[in-house]
Amino acid sequence: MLVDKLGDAMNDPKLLDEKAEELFNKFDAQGTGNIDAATLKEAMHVAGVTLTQSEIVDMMVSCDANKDGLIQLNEFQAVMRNEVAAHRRRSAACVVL
Ligand SMILES: [Ca+2]
Repeated sequence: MLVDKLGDAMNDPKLLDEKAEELFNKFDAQGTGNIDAATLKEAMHVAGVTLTQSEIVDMMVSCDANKDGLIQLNEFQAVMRNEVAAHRRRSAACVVL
């Protein structure tokens, strides 16, 4: 799970953004400021999340705010924040059950 690897960043939005930036920069080795779908898939895999091709496409569509077909850093940070928020909701549901 991605969120299991985040540790303190789970509860610290600033730290989470820094972790996202660190990951983003690792995959944007050329320093283009963009990552494409294939790179996103690899990045998420390294982060501990294996996604299917259709999940990647969904993610690209929902995260690509400026619709240029690539993920920029601010879009990637939003993905990470959404992952944490989704995890919180799942955890809360488990407590209720
Ligand atoms: Ca974009």
